[in-house]
Amino acid sequence: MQRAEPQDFARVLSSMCTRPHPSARAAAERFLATNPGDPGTYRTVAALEREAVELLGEVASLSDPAGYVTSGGTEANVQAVRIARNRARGRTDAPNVVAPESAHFSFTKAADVLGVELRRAPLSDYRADVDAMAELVDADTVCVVGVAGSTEYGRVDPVPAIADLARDRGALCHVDAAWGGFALPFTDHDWDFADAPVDTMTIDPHKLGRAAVPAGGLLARDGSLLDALAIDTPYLESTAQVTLTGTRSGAGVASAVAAMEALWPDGYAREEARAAADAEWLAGELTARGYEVVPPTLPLVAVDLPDRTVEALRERGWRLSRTAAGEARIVVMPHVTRGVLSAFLADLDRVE
Ligand code: 0PR
Repeated sequence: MQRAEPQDFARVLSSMCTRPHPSARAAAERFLATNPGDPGTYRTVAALEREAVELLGEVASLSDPAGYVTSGGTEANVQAVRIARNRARGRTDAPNVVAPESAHFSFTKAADVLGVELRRAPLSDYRADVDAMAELVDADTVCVVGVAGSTEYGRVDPVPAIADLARDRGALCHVDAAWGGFALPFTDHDWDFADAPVDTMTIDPHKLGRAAVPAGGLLARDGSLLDALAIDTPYLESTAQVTLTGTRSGAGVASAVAAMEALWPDGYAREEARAAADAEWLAGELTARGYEVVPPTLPLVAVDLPDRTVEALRERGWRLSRTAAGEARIVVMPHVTRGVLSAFLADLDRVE
């Protein structure tokens, strides 16, 4: 690879990752060759991981949090389902997980690798419909999932009602705030551990948290939930491991701490306000041009553009993805500034 450079973010509207915060980038470089998977040997990064979990707990309103820095939202979701499945051993031979249709495809992977049935309930106005979910819950349900910031439309499910449903039926409640988790504290949505009896949560520093990839987050209300994941590690100094991967990225852990120290809470609050205003502005501009827009809740705008328009924009270098229903998705990440959006609209006007 003759000095290949990573692609620039200037025209990337489809990504849930962004430029890392400068101190997160520097921390990632410093910790490149460390392995928090072996905390007995790599003690500094192990201590940093405890700090990362403390800080993630603050973001998600959980005092005394348990958890770890995962490789991403996928691993955190897989592990949450694994906790629920393992804790229900002896109670059911045919475990199932009930999730809204909007749940990320990582739950399909979780169901596949864990031998769990995934039941998806239809939505109502792009959010989980708790009555429809309740119909799918039965005695074999081990986990009920809510999404706080859906991948396609940025919607926030009614987490307290979902958590009540889980509790009433003896299942665990998992909230997937992989993307939304760093914006939601500055909104009036009920989504965190203080709002409801949530058991586990996915909240990813490498998305809106502005850490370097890979840095996902799994939080659990208490350490006993993680015990369901522990396996023995006979030849390491530490005697058990709860993570899915073995050797892990110390760069992700260190950069997560650096980003959260730099940005929690004021930096994230400022960015949430900026992104919310710019998403509203973009939605207004698109509506004024006659396009159908799914109004943003979190800073993600879905707009119905003709196929040929999306293709023409892609040819001009814009990286745009589509929802399953076909709308173009514009994720207003920190690199997607008003200037970027203005340039996008100018190109949209040119190609129409
Ligand atoms: N949960 C939610 C709500 C997500 O949106 C995602 C990823 C995950 C879990 C899984 O997280 P990891 O990808 O960290 O394992 N959502 C985006 C998606 O799949 C991820 C993404 C990121 C896509 C950057 C593109 C991209 O450039 O669409």
